[in-house]
Amino acid sequence: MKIDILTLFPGMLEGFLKESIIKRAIEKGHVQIELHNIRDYSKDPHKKVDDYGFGGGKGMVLMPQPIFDAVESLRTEDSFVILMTPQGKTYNQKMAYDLTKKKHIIIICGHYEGFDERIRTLADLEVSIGDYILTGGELASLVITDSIVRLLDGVIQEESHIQDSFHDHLLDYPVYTKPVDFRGLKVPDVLLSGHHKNIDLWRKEQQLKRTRERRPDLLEKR
Ligand code: 6GU
Repeated sequence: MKIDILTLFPGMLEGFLKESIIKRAIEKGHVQIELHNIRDYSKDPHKKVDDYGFGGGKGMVLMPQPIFDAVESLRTEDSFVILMTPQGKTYNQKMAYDLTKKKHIIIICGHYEGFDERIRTLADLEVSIGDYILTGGELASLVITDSIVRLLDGVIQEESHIQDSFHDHLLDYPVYTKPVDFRGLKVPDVLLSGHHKNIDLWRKEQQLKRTRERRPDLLEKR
């Protein structure tokens, strides 16, 4: 898979690609991720990318030209273009799974007060990561990139995402490591029993209990 991210602030995203699981996924060739500065595509002599909105109102609006040129230079028949905006479809694990099927994803990060409405015509999908406002789409683009890359074949052990929270509309069961007794807080006996059938049963019960207590809305979806 290839992911191209268009942003005015590539520096905000660089560190993310250089650490941990995403770094390893890139090194192993499971994904190729490129950052593109929208300003580099500006045809303005001063590399302007935004201007005042027609009709007045607050703030600057991203102009269509640099973003159209960037998308058109990167796009192929296999490309799927995502626009990050708080007005988009609220992201979830199902959307992450669906996006793992794409060969090439282009992500456009909005910034400032807004972007010219005509930019929307480039997008196959508009995505929001939740009901709150960020200063720009950069963090949101990393959220979706991270959630997609970790699902790609070979990136993490298969078993760990079969058991993911939300895979089955259930939250994960609790896990423990050493020591068995930490300041009087003990590891449940069943986990020390070596009885795998009982352990599986306990874990499933815990998943249901946790989900009922914390996210009853997920149980309704099951
Ligand atoms: Cl995609 N962008 C911005 N600016 N704010 C958001 C968002 C995106 N998703 C949630 N809040």
